[in-house]
Amino acid sequence: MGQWVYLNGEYVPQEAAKISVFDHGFLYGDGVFEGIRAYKGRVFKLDEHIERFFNSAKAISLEIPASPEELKEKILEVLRKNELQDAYIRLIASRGKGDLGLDPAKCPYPQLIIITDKISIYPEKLYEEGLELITSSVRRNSFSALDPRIKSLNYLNNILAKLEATAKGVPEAIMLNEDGYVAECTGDNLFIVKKGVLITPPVWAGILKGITRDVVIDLARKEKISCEERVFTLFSVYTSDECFLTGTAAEVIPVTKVDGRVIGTGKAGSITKLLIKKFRELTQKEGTPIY
Ligand code: PXG
Repeated sequence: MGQWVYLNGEYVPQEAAKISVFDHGFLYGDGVFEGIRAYKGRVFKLDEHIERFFNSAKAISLEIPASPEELKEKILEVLRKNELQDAYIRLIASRGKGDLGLDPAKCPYPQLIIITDKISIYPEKLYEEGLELITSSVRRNSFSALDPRIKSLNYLNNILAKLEATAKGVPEAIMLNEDGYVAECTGDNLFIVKKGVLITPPVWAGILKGITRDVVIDLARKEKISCEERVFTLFSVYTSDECFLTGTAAEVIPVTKVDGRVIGTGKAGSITKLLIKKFRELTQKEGTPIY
């Protein structure tokens, strides 16, 4: 049998977990989500993900039909029902069923869904050799259109950038903001290292405030690596000594080629390797116990 899914107060088998075609999450991308991970029976940074989920919902005036504490308990319950230790958790809140018009006021029942699954991990050799990236012609959403801090069900611009990357035979793409500064990748934040200093775009450059990003900034400071949040252009990426991405799925993963330019030595750099090691150590020992 497949996994149990939490759907509006009930635990249903995954084949029976269905949403109406009139749900505005489906019709208009009107909703929010989170991607969370569990390692060895503990959920990593659960409070931070729940806080971001509630903030995303607040920003689109969507009421989550549970308190943060209740939601936390429900997530742990789904993991227990599915007997998972290492897992990927997808949390979704959609506006719910309405009519074919845009008006959210016609959707009285927001939908709350928790899906858990086994985690698929990138091949270990990529953590040594690194990824190749291209820069997408698709810009990251501007604040004036849709604030990138909202983790909404509207990922079409990121998907367009991802399509561009895969069409060029690489797994990820750098997205610039409207002013042409580096923002982030389609589902990961980006860091560079220059002369021993770690640099990443600030939140106001138009990025998702990644939870892995925050963890990596903390880890770097603990290791006495100075870290700056400031804007930069592709020039800084091409001429960096090291480059890596951070995200719940990818964790910390090196980048060794961007738009055909080899980054640093063409292999994962020493600061990147140290942060990968420290990040892995942390995920193995910290987190909210499931059992
Ligand atoms: N930027 C964007 C645009 C994201 O969607 C991140 C950065 C990294 O944030 P966290 O908090 O995870 O460190 C994300 C999150 C996937 C997948 O399957 C990844 C995300 C969202 C949905 C799916 O790789 N990334």
